Amino acid sequence: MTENAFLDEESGIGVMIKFINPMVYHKKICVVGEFGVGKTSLISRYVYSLFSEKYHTTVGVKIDKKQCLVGDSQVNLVIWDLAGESPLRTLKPAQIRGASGFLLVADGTRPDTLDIAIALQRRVIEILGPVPFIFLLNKVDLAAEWAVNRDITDKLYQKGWDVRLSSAKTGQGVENVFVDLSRRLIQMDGDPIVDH
Ligand SMILES: Nc1nc2c(ncn2[C@@H]2O[C@H](COP(=O)(O)OP(=O)(O)OP(=O)(O)O)[C@@H](O)[C@H]2O)c(=O)[nH]1
Ligand SMILES: [Mg+2]
Repeated sequence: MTENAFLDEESGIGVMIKFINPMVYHKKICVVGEFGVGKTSLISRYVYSLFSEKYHTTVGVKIDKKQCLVGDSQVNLVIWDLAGESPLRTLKPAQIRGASGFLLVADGTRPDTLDIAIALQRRVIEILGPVPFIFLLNKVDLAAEWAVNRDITDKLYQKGWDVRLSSAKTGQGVENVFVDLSRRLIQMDGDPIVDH
């Protein structure tokens, strides 16, 4: 916090103004999940407020940046969108390392993508240690076509997983998940990098 004093020349009254400088944090997060679950679409919705029905699979990795406000703090997110095809086989530890947390995504219309997400969570935690993550069941706008087994999601809740429903198409749940993950990342952080 900095303080500045001003003198109002007409009234002769001095005014003390306190400026609250936001804390600025820099965080890498990864978005992982089976191909086609909507990882790129969730990021496009959050970063650019855009959605497309067209499917262009991500090759390699795509990196986006976004400033996320959490209360008085600013979190400069660097978001790594990882290629989804056979992620259990192709996941590259070098791409995951350095991440402070991650989003794990499954597609409610494809129950097999939940099993893959559960296995992926273990792999990512092996690489990063017990960092915060949020599990997204995406495409909730198609909930009428969902075939998700409630037993699986109930077990995940019981294990303490933060499970959310989202839609990159309508935007439901998208902003919140990035803000909530960012909040958890900075809560874990003792000493922020402060840029003034
Ligand atoms: N209805 C609906 N379609 C979605 C949603 N999210 C993504 N899609 C569609 O699902 C398809 C795949 O989306 P992507 O975002 O490319 O999926 P991805 O996980 O990045 O796929 P890979 O890069 O191949 O791993 C596209 O046709 C999107 O339009 C959603 O929430 N609702
Ligand atoms: Mg993609």
